[in-house]
Amino acid sequence: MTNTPDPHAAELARTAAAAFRDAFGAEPEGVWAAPGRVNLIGEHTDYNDGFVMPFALPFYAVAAAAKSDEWAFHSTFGEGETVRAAALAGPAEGPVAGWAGYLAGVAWALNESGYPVGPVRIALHSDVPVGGGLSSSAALECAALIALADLYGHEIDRAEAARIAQKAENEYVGAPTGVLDQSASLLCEEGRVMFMDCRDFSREQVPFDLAADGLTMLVVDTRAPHRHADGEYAARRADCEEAARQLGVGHLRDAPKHAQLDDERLNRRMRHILTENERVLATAALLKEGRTAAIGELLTASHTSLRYDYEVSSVELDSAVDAALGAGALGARMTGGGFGGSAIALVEASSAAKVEAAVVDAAAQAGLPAPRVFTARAAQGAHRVS
Ligand code: GAF
Repeated sequence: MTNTPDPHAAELARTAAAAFRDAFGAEPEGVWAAPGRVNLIGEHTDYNDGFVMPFALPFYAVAAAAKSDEWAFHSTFGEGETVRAAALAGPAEGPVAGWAGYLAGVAWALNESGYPVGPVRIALHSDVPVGGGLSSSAALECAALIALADLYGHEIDRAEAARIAQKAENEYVGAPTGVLDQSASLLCEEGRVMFMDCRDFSREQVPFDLAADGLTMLVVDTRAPHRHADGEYAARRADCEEAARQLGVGHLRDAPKHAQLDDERLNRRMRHILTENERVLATAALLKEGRTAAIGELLTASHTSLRYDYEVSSVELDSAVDAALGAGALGARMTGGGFGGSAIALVEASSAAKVEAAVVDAAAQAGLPAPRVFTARAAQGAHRVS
């Protein structure tokens, strides 16, 4: 992993350090940054013990922090408020709510996992778009986690750290997510897309230099509200668990290739997981052969599967994907949990402007919110900035 912090993270860190001084009248002991992510392919596979392929985006949550005799969390977003707690309550005693809950949750999960941490003051700043499906909450958790671990002298393997951040999200915040987002934030490397097996965290950092191949990856933040995201996400997990139970396997990753279930809905959920795992393997193979443009078809097939078999897309995501493909994108798909959030489109660099215009125009024609479109590059994973 590169040791030179991203200059953009360094700039965000200066803002976080200034916020720390304003809020607490003291200097932070350090500043730590953790990025948001795009998942190139491998969606909803993480909690089925399957394969994922994220890369880190150059958007970061940054935590300026110092040990203290009180728990105090300040943020530059929302009302810019400071949340204070004399002691850290566990999930059963009424957890800290809102954005501060991600920080308190990580402290709680570290303590529960055998890495004792004491009170801290943290000032948070972030430019990961909130609600964009780009892992803004995992970025907060991971920035806080590496800050707390450093301040209290714990060297934690990054894969274990991802599990601890996931524990915070699942048991403290109460969102039943897999481990994709925390792994991406903590383990991704600059200029690489990370192939990871969620069963055992085995992984491979695959070179991912789109510009060298004359390609560009557009990210389309649809700015659509996440509708029913929590309830529907939990329902998909429950479907997968039920399908695995009926097949007598621990996870759908192990379902036999031609398995059939009586329930038509469960059958479609299973088909998505099995075909998506195959698409991740095929994508990794093509990238390793240097055939990057050829992954486009796999991205589009992933979207079709998420749209019809897994039913987690939305009008806004479908509009962005269809418009991008109509304007000549090599492939396009929703990324992340779905029900709103962001889509990605792999395009020839020369047609990026045309595809962007088509996506924006399609949203306007359909009366949808104006999407925010930007070009992605594979950035650094979580790191200490100063
Ligand atoms: C969300 C979850 F947080 C991840 O764990 C993953 O399941 C993803 O949706 C879908 O691939 O981002």
